Amino acid sequence: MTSNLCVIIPAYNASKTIKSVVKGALKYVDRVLVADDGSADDTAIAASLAGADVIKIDRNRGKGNALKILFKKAEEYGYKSVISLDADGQHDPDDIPFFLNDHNMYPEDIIVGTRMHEKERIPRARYNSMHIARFYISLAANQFVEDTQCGFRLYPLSLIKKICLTTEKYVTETEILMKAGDMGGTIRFVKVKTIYGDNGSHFRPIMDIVAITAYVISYLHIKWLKEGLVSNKPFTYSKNNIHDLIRKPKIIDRIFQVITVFSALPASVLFLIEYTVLHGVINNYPAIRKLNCGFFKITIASLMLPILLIVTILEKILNQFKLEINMVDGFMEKFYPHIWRV
Ligand SMILES: Nc1nc2c(ncn2[C@@H]2O[C@H](COP(=O)(O)OP(=O)(O)OP(=O)(O)O)[C@@H](O)[C@H]2O)c(=O)[nH]1
Ligand SMILES: [Mg+2]
Repeated sequence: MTSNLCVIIPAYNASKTIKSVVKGALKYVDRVLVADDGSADDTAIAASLAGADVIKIDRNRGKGNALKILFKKAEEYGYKSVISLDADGQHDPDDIPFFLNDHNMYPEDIIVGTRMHEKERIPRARYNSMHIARFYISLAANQFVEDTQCGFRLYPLSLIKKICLTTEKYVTETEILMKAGDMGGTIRFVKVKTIYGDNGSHFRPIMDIVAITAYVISYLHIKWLKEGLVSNKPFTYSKNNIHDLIRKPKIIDRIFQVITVFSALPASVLFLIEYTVLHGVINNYPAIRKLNCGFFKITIASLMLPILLIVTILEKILNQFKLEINMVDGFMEKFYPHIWRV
């Protein structure tokens, strides 16, 4: 039992599963904090009966907001680190010891549960979107991020305090990984069980993926503008620098995200020119060079995104006609490979 670490659970309408998650976690830590995010069911009562400390949020404001509240509460209690778990039973608390083990060796690093080794257990559309996401999120985080979307993680609170969290809902967990990595932090991985049950998802496949994509693209724009024009600066994030300032007025943030999404393709060509031409003068884009990637691959990957969409639709249509052709997997391996696993 460890006393400088607690478990945090953002929960929304999870009365069916929260009890076993809390009880399972209490085998390994002495405190479990649950944020009940305006649930319409008995999540708060079930969590409390199972032994958790429950923080009630009046109305539903999403996972990101709940995580911010939980980080703050854990810090008030004096904890140095937290392990976050989903409330819907998709994470097995019996995997917690893997995190504790690595945390003892690397107390300053974020540790993320990965499910990518169990491809066949993840719904295909979900796996494919995670595969593409990690291509770009790894570029932002300056390192290969194996599973970018798993909510089973260990966060040192000292690291969280160095980050200003400006996003909401499901984007926040991506924001943490990118900023932590882009600040010089290391992200580690432990294999966890992949559980896809029927306990209801709140993840909206289109809206939430669009929100994550828009944030990642807009983040990379700032990062690459900075990295391209200065010499030897692989890390572009520090608290309250331009990455945060541009997002403080919500309206500016929204406009910036829309502009960067629509200008992403021409911009990636511009970055490629900057990468090629300026490199002889200054050692720019050191993070990308370290990843052994090269801007050419990135530009091609970005230009291929609309084609990937067409291939996916085509594959779906062919499958409707009982033609079991798999074009998407090969396409993804080719254009979004694990180039930085060096
Ligand atoms: N506090 C809070 N937590 C949420 C909210 N939505 C989801 N969560 C938490 O985030 C976890 C993951 O959300 P899900 O909707 O299951 O998303 P996911 O696991 O990424 O997606 P699936 O694999 O489709 O289940 C849930 O188990 C909850 O613990 C919310 O609105 N507020
Ligand atoms: Mg889930």
